[in-house]
Amino acid sequence: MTSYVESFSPGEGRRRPRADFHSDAPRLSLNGDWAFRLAPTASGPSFWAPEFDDSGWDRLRVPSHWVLEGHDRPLYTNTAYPFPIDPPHVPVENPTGDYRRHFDWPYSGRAVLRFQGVDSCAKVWLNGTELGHSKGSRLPFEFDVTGLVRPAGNVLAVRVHRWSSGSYLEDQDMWWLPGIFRDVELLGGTVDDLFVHASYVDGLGTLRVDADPPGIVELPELGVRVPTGETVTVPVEPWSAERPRLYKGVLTAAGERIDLAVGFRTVSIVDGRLLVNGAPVLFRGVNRHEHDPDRGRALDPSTMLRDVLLMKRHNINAVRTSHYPPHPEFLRLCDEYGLWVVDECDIETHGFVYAGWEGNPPDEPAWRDALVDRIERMVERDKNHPSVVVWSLGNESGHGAAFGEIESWIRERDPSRPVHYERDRSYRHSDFASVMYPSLEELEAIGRRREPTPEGVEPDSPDDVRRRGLPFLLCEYAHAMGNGPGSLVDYQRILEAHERFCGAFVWEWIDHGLHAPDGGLLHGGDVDHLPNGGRYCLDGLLFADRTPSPGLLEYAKAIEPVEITIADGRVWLRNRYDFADLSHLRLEWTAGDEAGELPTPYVPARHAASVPAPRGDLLTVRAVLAAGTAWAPAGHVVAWGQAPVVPPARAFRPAGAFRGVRFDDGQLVRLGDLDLSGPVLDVWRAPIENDRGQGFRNDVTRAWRAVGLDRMLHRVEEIRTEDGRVVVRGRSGPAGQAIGLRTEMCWEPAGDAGVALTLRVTPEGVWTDTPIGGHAVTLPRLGLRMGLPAGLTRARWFGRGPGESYVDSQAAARVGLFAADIDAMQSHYPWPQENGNHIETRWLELTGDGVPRLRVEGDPWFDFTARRWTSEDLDRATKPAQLVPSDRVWLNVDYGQQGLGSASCGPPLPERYRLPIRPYTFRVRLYA
Ligand code: IPT
Repeated sequence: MTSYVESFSPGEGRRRPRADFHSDAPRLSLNGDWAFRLAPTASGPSFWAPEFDDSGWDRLRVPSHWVLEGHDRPLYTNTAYPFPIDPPHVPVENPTGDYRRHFDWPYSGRAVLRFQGVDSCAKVWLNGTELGHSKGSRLPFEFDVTGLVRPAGNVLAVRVHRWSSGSYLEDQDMWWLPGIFRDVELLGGTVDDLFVHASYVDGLGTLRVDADPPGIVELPELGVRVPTGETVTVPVEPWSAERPRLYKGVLTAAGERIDLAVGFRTVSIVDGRLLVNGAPVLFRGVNRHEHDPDRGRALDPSTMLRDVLLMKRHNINAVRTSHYPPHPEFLRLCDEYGLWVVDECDIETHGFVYAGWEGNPPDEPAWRDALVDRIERMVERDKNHPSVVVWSLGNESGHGAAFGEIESWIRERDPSRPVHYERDRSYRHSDFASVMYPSLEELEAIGRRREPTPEGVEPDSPDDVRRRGLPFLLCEYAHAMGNGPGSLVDYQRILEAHERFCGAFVWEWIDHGLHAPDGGLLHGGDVDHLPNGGRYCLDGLLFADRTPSPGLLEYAKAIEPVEITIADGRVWLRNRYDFADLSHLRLEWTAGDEAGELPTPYVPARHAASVPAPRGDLLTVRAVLAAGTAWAPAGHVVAWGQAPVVPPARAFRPAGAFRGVRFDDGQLVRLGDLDLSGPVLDVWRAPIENDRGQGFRNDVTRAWRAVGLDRMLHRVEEIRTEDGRVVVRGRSGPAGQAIGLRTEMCWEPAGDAGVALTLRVTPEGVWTDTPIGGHAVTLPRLGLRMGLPAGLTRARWFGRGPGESYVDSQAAARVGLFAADIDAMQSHYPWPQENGNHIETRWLELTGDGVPRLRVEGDPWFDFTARRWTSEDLDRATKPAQLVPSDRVWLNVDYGQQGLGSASCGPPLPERYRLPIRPYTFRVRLYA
């Protein structure tokens, strides 16, 4: 009786897939409160008879995932299946939810029952009659219930299995969240399907709408009134993500009126470049999973809109719907607000990697129908969206003959869109070459079409030659796990330098943390189940509650649509739009206290121009929206540039003797009235996720910890007073090791209650030959740490801000005068780690009520972080709640810190962003 759960069949009794559309036909939402019971296995007792008594059952809202509503628990795995690889079978332990709901349907005519998404397999009964079953969690399925549905007193019963054969095709890196998690609806109407073909060439749009049954198409704005099946060509404005011009209209067929929102656009690949409407495009994209910390993938429309607005406001112009078709409403929003979409099918068989890809479904004929079924359901549902410009066959599913079949199916059904599939290195079934997470050097080679031939492909074979000729789509890069990613600007520069690139998608949009009952956030490792993917689900540009992380701000800057540079008395504007000129932008400038506006020159897409620059200090030019748009108000900053700010070379001459300064045992303990625990050499930072690499790859923390950089001990060797200076010589080294860092701190008087400090660091012993993980040891940080009174609450500084910055993530931070509360300068990563650094700080003041201030001046500049806990506390903590303010403010004034990189899934940090073991000299001045 439960054999359907494990059969290869994608479903039974369902209607054939069709477009998702809104019409004036009767529609009844069956969302809401359902009766629910959960059983431990698939073969629970019968419950579908209308008269069955469910009064003892629980209630459950639909749509939802039962594991987030107090039944059983969510599980997270990255690549591994949470059940044995024994296809198509699943364990007897198969939590199964039974759902019941009563409803009336006071309409006559055809009636269709639609489920927009059920995870992972549902069997459905209406009024005791079995309708069929379906698999394919993130895709709709429908049953024709005409004649079965009654005007009143209907009983719908649904049995949902957590695991099914379909689960083998759904091994995406995300939480396993069973349940009816998208809308359930009953639809009247007679129109079965419609297919809008709307192309654009040189000012003319060509439209043909095919519909079953046929009808009349009206687009009043264009004066179009034509029967379906007939082609018209009229002058139109094209649709693009930059200017999402939609023509609203109706299709009237068999008395039903269907909303049309037609966007005219043509996608093509010409000479190895992706073109839309004849022009090259560059996707500045993100990979978006559907996620909400309370509701999982059961997103409401306001959350979808929030995603779209956040993307638009951060200059993102494209979405890869990793790794399944999203709720159809999201695509409607993409049409309306303007986002290019790579619509990805709900296919991933990643876990077969643990079987050496033996039995991988795309390579097994038995799975063919299930795979083709998913592609059909995606393409049929989403075919009318102008925003969808590429079909993606799926993610991380190895290769196999099925990809050839599904590719042919798409070519036949919708030749208007190119097809993407990354993992088959022959790229035979893809119109794009594609890889994930290349290094900068690899990407550069790809741009030049000089990448090495992939393994398994014969050099200069037809596949090899064809691949080199293809446009390149970077479907994942810049792993946004924890603090990072770094190098976004570096990547963008390469992506814009080569015609082959059509764009890139950061991994990923949002952290998949789930709210825990105690108010904290859960990641996979917090659920007691093996295997689990640990924290790997926390890798988004948004925190789980949709607060932008510093990484999102950096990305917005890296991809801003106008590059503004100021040089030689001119403001240069490089228009990075693919279609728009800059006439929708106003150019505002500030310089010190002065402000003004510049004329916006005419700059066509992908061209540059300049205007004379105003004079003044700290000249900053901002391109802002001249008028409000659907996604942001007038004045919203889309891009900015700043004249290079050269730090003033301030000659410092030590003057006189120390005044108001006390040293104790070689440490500075008092400056004016300020008590401090003197600066000590600090080389440690609480590792960020990217320091830990991926598995054993690129884990620099192993080397750091192996040599003991996390537990340096300090010795003062000599304190000497010479020529009015205090020179403290010492040595810092880890327990059990002969290596060390010799330090010399040379203190000189700098006026009343002021000191100038020169730190010299010289490594000692053999550092570089560490056998640990193949990594030469580098320093996480190099600088000085001091403990200050807890009464200091506020920071003011001149340097980069207002947000945090690192050597490889600094574009979003401009140079200026900033102020912030120390407590507000922390980024609360769900897994605590280094954060809140500020590079290129010229000076810093910490102040608080009733406490003497501290002023730090750079020579010329320094990095700083200020927080109420130490790096060791940060390192130890596994949850933000464990970070409790100590009785001090811990201030780091540093020469520098290692960059962020993206090594949690990606290449190692480029050498130029590391601090090698070598001698360093660093100068600062401290004043009370
Ligand atoms: C890549 C996956 O496609 C994506 O789903 C996610 O898991 C990402 O990695 C890491 O967070 S696959 C990887 C083998 C490059």
